[in-house]
Amino acid sequence: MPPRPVIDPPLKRNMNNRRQFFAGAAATMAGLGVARSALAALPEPIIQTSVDTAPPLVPNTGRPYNPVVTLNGWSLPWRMNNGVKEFHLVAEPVVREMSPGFKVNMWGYNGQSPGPTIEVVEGDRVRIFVTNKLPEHTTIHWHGQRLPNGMDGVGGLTQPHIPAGKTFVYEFEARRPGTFMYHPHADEMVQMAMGMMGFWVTHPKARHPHISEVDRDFCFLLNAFDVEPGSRTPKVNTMTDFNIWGWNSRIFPGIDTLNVRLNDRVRIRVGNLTMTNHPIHLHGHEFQVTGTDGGPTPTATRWYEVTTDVAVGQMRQIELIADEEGDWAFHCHKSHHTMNAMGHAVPTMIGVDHRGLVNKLQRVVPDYMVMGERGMADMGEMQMPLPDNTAPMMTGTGQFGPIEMGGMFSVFKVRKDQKPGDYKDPGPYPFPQGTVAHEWTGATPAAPRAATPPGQADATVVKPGHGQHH
Ligand SMILES: [Cu+2]
Repeated sequence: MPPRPVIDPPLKRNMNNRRQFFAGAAATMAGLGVARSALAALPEPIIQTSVDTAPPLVPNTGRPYNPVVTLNGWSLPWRMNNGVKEFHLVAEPVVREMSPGFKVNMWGYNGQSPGPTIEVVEGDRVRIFVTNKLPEHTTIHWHGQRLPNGMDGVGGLTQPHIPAGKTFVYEFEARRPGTFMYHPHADEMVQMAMGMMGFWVTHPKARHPHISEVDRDFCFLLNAFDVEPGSRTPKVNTMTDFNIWGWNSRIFPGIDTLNVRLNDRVRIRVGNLTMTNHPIHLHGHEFQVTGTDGGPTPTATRWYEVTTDVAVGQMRQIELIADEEGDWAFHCHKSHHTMNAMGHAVPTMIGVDHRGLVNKLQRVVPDYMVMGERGMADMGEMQMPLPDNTAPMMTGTGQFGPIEMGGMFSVFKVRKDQKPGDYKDPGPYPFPQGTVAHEWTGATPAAPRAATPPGQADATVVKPGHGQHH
């Protein structure tokens, strides 16, 4: 058997679990009529249950490439079989810890939602075994790929569904380099609401005029769930009213930071499998969109931005030189997407004076608290009793206090002493003395105001008979 790719220790540990687990599964499948010889031909499935960001999977079989790092995820090892890269995906129920103390029942692949990232090289012949351990049928659609029609994974249209308990095989050549995704094209509403999705990267086989070589290459999927506070299973019928906004099924402060070395060229690939668009915003730097769903963008079409919208079903890859040290916020710019589960029925209480009312209410409802009479910033500090298995609405603490963010938020950490290839969190940024905004304690200069020319009325006052004619 050809040598296996490098696998980090937690993966190895899980592989042993998986070996025992799959011995049981093999027996079950034999019971379902799958020949033992056929099972023996399957590459052993590899499971990963850690929610940590796995180190890049450096290839030691097949053609070389510069691997990606999947945020709070991992890349799936393969085996070479007569020049074909063979992967084994197992669709199955999983439990995903979305943030510390908050676990959700999902469906995913190989122990996780999202599934593992698949990395191949342009021109690779790829064979993917898909074993269905879900309670219902499924398929996998290889979103964005050029492939034979019958490998496109649309249940009913291009293939029969994969029944529960069965294994199907997909095979095609990875024809163009770029950023892709995979997800079921079967009972999609339920299966995607439950977390079934994964990332796919096809690396260029040689130097490509529109693909630069980067020092760090991150990827993650945008996803959304509707989990009733205190429950553990997403509601699958939700169309728009999601309350959990995640990156790779993690929410801030459960999302790992993106740690880079000063002056690194960094690529970040983002795919959107939610029901709405997400304007992804990076602080402190400008970036260019260097790739979309259709592949790398020609250099002449690129311009600088600090926010790029990733629409539903789209992929965007951005690139930048990380030339400003610091802890830079990186988040979706829809403010409700940087919040965790909240009651949408909460009224806006800004400006409402609750004095007196609270005392009266606390006599009958001892835990009653007033929310938001000065805005909602208090929520970041508030220690409210929460139902079990719920993420606080806004959490995460920085070196100066509560960050008042949840959901789709992380930190892009740029450090001059971060070692090449080191993805560890370097800790809070040591701000140089005198470079942090601080309280002003000197005399406050009078605020200059524009002089009002004599005879001209205050512009904010509309006199009767004026300003309504046109
Ligand atoms: Cu968003």
